[in-house]
Amino acid sequence: MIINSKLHGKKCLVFGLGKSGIAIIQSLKASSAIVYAWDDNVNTMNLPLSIKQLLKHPAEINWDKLDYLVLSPGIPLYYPEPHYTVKLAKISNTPIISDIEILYDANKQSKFVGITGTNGKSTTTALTHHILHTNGIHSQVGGNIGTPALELESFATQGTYVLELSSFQLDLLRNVKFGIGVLLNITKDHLDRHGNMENYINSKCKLFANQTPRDIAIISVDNEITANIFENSQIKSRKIPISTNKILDYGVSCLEESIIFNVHDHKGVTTIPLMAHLPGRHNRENIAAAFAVGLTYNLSPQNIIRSISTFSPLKHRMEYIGNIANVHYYNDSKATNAEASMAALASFNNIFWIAGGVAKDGGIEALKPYFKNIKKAYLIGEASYEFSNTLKNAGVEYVMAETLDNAFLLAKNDSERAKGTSYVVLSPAAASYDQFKNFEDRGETFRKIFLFHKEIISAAM
Ligand code: UMA
Ligand code: ADP
Repeated sequence: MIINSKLHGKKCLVFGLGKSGIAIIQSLKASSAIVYAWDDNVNTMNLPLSIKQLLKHPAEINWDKLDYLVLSPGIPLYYPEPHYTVKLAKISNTPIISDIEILYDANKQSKFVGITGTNGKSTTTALTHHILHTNGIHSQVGGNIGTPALELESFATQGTYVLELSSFQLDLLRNVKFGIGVLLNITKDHLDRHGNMENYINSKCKLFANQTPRDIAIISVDNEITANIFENSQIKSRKIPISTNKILDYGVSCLEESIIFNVHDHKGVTTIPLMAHLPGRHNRENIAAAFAVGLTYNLSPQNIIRSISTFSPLKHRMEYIGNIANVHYYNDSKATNAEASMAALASFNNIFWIAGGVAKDGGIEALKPYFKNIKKAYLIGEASYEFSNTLKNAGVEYVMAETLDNAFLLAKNDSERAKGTSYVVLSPAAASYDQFKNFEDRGETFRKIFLFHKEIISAAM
């Protein structure tokens, strides 16, 4: 529980009662703030009495007497249009803050490592925390990865908060200073919430906004947009470039078999053991970033590598779930945009690809260079028609499967008849909310269907 004594007696409206909002309320109450709460869906929510007692419609609040509007990341700040509470806050000059701001303000003696990018944030965040933790550094992990900032604890003396940050969370920040900021990559995403690409890039750059020359910015130079940020931006901190395809004079290069590094006083080459649990170029980007953070903590390269090799990969990210009749099944449900699915489609040939859901801007056009690895595609959800057009034009065989159940069965039958090693990969390149609660629900459904078929086969043997 985080207690921020500066909020004692302050009147706060907490808007949004999802994960973040509930943790914000607990923390504000523990800090003796005066708390009001509301959510646009309050009438359909099953809230505990302790939260119900705090409900007050924003229209009934005297905004001139309100000290803070505390927003959850899902509440639109700018696009498609500012939420009505954001407009009320502007009119009354009420500061808008968030959970991460409250955590920071209460724990300035600790170090904050902020990790962002369009893809790879969760993996890099979890890996960085694992490296620090297994090397005896007090660290906690949270943010967009799933544990709200205010569910974390204060350190007895000092420690490190490793936070995954979405562009929505970055937009809400005011004074937070990251001792280390990591920017992995930027490709088109979330434009509904940012209006255009320039705004999205600017949101990501807020990670570095309050940094000073004593702080560190770790930035991938493989991606055109982040390479430009590295070269041109107004970042005041010490910049460390990372790459997966070139040997950098200064920075960290994570190549196929070795990491070449030159950061501050650390210079050398270290071979990397086979990282079957973190396959692909994209994971080398995540490894390079986490490795660079480890070096800034003066950890030895050998100890960092040892920690990376004991890391348990996160679920739903190219997660190997097993094989049936010599066909390998991968769950990459977290791939909610085309760039994330590139990682999956680049990993194998002979792919029986299950894709679809709610398409992002640009659909699967960006995946064309990887279509050669697809034997057949099985399309589900709203995006099916749009995706089928792209596949048809590129001469890729596909079927409109509608549901994940159907897609699985069709892919299973086809892949078992195919020659060579085959892979059934759920990597949707689309959001999940037309047919599922979220990407976890979609991935778990895939796993259940897999286990059901696996059991049928085992029972028959
Ligand atoms: N709400 C309104 N009005 C609105 C929009 C939402 O009242 O206009 C209410 C909803 O009714 C709901 C609540 O707000 O009750 C949900 O708040 P939220 O969307 O901020 O969700 P939380 O449950 O607080 O989860 C958030 C992050 N969600 C989003 O940014 C959308 C979680 O990231 C994060 O793990 C969690 O805080 C803890 O930090 C999820 C996510 O999808 C995984 N993130 C996006 C992504 O990764 O692409 C950015
Ligand atoms: P995020 O938290 O940014 O969504 P994850 O680590 O959860 O990132 O991975 C999400 C998806 O992106 C997975 O499908 C994974 O295979 C892919 N991915 C992971 N790291 C990268 C990267 N550095 N570049 C591109 N894609 C990646």
